[in-house]
Amino acid sequence: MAQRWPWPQEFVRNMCILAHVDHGKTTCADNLVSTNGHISKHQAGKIRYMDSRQDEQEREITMKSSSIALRWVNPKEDHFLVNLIDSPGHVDFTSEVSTAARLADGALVVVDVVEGVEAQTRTVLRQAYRDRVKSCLFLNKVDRLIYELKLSPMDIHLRLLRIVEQINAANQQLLSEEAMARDSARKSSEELVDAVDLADELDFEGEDLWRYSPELGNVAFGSAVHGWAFRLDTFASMWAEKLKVKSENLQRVLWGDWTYRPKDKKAVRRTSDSQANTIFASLVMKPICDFYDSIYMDLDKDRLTGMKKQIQAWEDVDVGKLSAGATATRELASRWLPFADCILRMATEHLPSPLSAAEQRLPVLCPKWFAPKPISHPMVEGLQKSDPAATPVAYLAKFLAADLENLVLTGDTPKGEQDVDFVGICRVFSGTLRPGAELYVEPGQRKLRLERIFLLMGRYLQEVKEAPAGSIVACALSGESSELSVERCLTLCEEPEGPCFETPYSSQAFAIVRVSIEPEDVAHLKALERGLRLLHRADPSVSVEAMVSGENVLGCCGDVHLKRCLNDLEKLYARNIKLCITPPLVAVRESIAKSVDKADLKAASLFLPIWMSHLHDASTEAGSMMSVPSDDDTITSEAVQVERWNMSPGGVMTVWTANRKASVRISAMALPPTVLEWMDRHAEALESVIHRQQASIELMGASDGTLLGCLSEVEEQFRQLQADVDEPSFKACNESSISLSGMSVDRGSRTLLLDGSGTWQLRHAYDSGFGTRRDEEGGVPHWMRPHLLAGFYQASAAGPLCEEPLRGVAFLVHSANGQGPAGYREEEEHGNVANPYGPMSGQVMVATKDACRYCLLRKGFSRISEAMLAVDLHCEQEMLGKVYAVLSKRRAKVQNEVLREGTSIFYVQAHLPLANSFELARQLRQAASGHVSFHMAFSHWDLCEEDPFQACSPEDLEEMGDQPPPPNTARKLVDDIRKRKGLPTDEKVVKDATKQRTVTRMK
Ligand SMILES: Nc1nc2c(ncn2[C@@H]2O[C@H](COP(=O)(O)OP(=O)(O)OP(=O)(O)O)[C@@H](O)[C@H]2O)c(=O)[nH]1
Ligand SMILES: [Mg+2]
Repeated sequence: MAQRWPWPQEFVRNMCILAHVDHGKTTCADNLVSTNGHISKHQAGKIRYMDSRQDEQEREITMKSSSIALRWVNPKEDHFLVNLIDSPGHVDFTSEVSTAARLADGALVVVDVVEGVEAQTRTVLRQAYRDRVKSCLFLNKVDRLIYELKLSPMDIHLRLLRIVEQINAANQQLLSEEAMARDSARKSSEELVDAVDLADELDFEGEDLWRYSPELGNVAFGSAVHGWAFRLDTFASMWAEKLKVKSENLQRVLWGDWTYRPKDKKAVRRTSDSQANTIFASLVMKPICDFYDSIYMDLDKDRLTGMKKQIQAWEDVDVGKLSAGATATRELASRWLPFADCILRMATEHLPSPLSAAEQRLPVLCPKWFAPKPISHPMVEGLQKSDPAATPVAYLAKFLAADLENLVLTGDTPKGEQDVDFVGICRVFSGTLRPGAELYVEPGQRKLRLERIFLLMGRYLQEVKEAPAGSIVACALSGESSELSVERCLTLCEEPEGPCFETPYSSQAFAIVRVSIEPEDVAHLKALERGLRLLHRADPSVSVEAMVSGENVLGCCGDVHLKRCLNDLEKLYARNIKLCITPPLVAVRESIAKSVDKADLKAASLFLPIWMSHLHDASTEAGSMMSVPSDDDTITSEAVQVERWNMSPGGVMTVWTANRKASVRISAMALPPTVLEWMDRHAEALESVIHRQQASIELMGASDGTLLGCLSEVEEQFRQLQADVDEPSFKACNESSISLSGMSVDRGSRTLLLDGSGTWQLRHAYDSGFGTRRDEEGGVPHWMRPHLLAGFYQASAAGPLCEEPLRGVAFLVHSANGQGPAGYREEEEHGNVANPYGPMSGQVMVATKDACRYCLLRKGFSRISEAMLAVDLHCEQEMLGKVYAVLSKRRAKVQNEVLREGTSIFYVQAHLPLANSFELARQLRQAASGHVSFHMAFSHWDLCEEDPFQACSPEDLEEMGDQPPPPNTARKLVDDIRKRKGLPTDEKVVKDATKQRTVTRMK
């Protein structure tokens, strides 16, 4: 390989394999790898070469993306280099799929024809579409339709037709979603066209590009495990010769609803009541079914000998020596319809080369430079042309642990005692990388030195001298910050002012399962922390937090992911350290109820749990109430100056700064579902606009693509939503003039800050004049706004119940005032050290944070949202009862239950709270003696109906007397999290005081 390196770009294909879990990606990859002699043909499909980790092999599931460079020569003698990237299908590893999609230009989407289009198939399609990765389709496991489901050739055709339709519908949905977004953007800019000229060329952008059609040749069928695959042209040319018809014509009617009339060699349209088989069924599936009949279960030598005459590739096969079974099936089928030839031909014909993909993909990868139009910069052209002679720009998508001495990726089994090294998988977008190059980490001034470059060959590394644009390579880097930096993907460029590519991983990925980790021996703490940082670097979807209590908390996307991370930590990154790991802790979100029963609202409006009771001056009695101001709207300053904060019966919280010179008045309400859904849908784009202050294509709308334009678009969309909402509390605020002034979508929070006076707009925070303009009448003073925002962000990140992010809460600022702000500012500027409370900015921030947090403690209104998983479960009919028994014990809500046609398998869809999902796999398998398979993925956050503080007030406790309190799931979750975080709870340590009396023993 090395002698031809570097490869001409038009003959390079960067292709990833995407699919739902277990649909056969790795098996497909095996077949392709075997063409290059890395594994033998007999082993292909069994060895799962790309699953190089031990745990992957043991559990038969791919856990990381891996890449291999393959050579292939097409019939025209063109030499291709295909960089093949296998990706995991399990939801826990979605971020690995993002990496794969980001590195590649094209994708092979694999669908299991027995299971059909599943949840994760849709997710990967969405990912490919979002990254503008063009794809081909492979319908795998056709063999199972033949010998397992025993379908007739006609039924097989119908089933394949339906799957192609389904998957096209899924793609179509993505297209129309985007078209709708574009349309609404046009509407908002009032450029709506009144008429469309039908004679004109209309721009149905991309519709054909994203359609799978066997006639076009971007769909293949086959069985990876038996090593065969075909496209329509394979059979069209085979039959054209025999029937003496034109191959192209035959190809056009081969897939559709046509039958063949041999006497006049015509294709006739099938009528709806026709019993005749389609051409596909009779000319394609029938021979394949016959083949399986004569070799898979029983051997039919005569029939095989007959077939042998027709199939050239079987010339040297001795039918007499064959015995029935999978091995012989594979041997013959892979000669007849060779898998790799079919798939690689499809890939090289239909997937773009790095050259042709660049223009489409750059606006998505680097919107700052390329969306909506490329900026003018000397480096733009080099990137668009993927020019090897331009300034080098590479994108480092992922770090992998490697052993550079032996040139292997370490996987999960380190060799020897040396420490882990990392190589970064890079995609070169322009220029040529050479060892010794000094590369800037964009954006910024930090530099890294490129030490060595490798081609990725599965788990092996092959050193090369250079990497031109369009290639995927592993790079060993050195430099001040190369060890232990926190970044996991970087844009590298030889110039300090280069482009900065967007991170593919959504920072919205949920670290929903968390454990806290500590070393058995405290002396190992440093080593553990280092290990956690290495793990954090190697795996983009891990989160590591240090708690106030000093614990290290590791967050993962699910049960399987957690196990892999712990395994990596013990074997690789924090070796020889004994670890104590707590049972998994789930994440929740804090929220607020829309409304509560009026009867619940007793005299007081604020309920303080016992752990906050220190806030009361003298009284420490659980649940005692704060004083209530006599009037909701007017605050007499003397009264308030005594009490730093209080809540009106209407739920408006007033908080004064510690020096009692400024105050904020804030109330909280639940966000209407439509607004919350809108925030969820655009979470990533909103996060980039609001928190990272980067423009986002999704929210660019009709604007000029600047950050301010995006912010106006956000405001506009919010106004439209606000106008449509018909919930009383939100409506009320919609009638008075209320403006959106802040938003938080960071780390899973979903909150809004609204300004009651309507003068404070979201975009003001990003204006250059923020904080220095003239104050409006009745509005929040400008100097206070940044501090209010900061306080709001802090409160959104950690709520009062258990320091978890808030979700679905809108905070309304009723008023904020400081007496003569100029006075304080002067005081501050002159560095008045006599002020014992610190700068005003900090005080306002704390006051706002407190106000927002206490709002959620309004009596009866506190709520939490639980993470719900969607469970898709398949099981045999007779096991259904047992499966239901397991599910119902775990508070699962069954949504749907259907019998899969043609089988006795039931398909159940349910929602299950994450907290109850641990060890589900084991329990289900035990209950159903293994006859069950299922797939779990995060689905949504569900607002619990229960008030965590119900029946906690002294009166309630009195009423209950001796009885144990009713079970309260919300409360239990809150308490569990508080305990794990080292926060105080109000659980009584002494449960039954009478038992603790010292009893004198009677002798
Ligand atoms: N009958 C049949 N089984 C297949 C075929 N292709 C794959 N399999 C089986 O399906 C199972 C899963 O295959 P893998 O290749 O590991 O699937 P995967 O998509 O890589 O799975 P993940 O990486 O875990 O998402 C294995 O037991 C394969 O033997 C096929 O064409 N026919
Ligand atoms: Mg796999």
